[in-house]
Amino acid sequence: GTGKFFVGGNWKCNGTNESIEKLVEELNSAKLEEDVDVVVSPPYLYISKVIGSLTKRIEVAAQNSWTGKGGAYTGEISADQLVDAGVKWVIQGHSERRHVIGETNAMIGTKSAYALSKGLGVIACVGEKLEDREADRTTDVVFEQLQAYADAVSDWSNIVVAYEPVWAIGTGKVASPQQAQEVHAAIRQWLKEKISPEVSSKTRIIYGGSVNGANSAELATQEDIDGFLVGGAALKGPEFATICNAV
Ligand code: G2H
Repeated sequence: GTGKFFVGGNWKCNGTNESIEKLVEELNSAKLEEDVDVVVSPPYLYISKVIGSLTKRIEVAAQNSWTGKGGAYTGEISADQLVDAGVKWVIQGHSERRHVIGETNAMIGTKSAYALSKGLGVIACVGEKLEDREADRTTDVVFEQLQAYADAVSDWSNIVVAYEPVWAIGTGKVASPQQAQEVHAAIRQWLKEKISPEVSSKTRIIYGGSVNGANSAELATQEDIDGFLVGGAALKGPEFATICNAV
């Protein structure tokens, strides 16, 4: 792997005051290895509550942010507001935002660049749909998504790339360690050729899609898997801790 192991818990649109209090308690009492960066991503509504009660050992990410500074954009949250609330990271380009909400590559690039300009770290998601994989277009799609980030940002030092094959998300069908490694290696090579050898060797490339406490250890042995972005299994504190400690 490259750099420090990085595990993000993406809570998506899940939780209540009660369930989130319980999860924060579980996370606060979890024993986490030292050599792993741990980040959790609550829904916007609960971010301040989580930051106020969660151990400082774990940083907080938002699941999205607006393309620029605030103003008359009903329903949006700006990166400036996230920084003001103590948020350190933002997930961009998650497949649910691409394919359910309809965000474009260009929009995701703009959001990422603005978030970086405000000092947030960006978890930049990419990933192919099943139909892309079956048509042998996996790397075409992933490289196009990467290029959209590259067109918008110039500094990659605060970016973590998350490879999340859409067919593996929330389906229980995790990519095999070999399938994931193959794409991670292709991403590493793309970064080397299109950005720089330094960015390629320093950027963490994490895997997401049905990661759980039982499959994380084997995935973590792969050379180019530098951590995980975890959805369903991040809603259970002890299981999420097991995944963090797969480093
Ligand atoms: C992929 C992942 C978290 P899950 O979206 O980003 O979710 O682990 O539930 O597949």
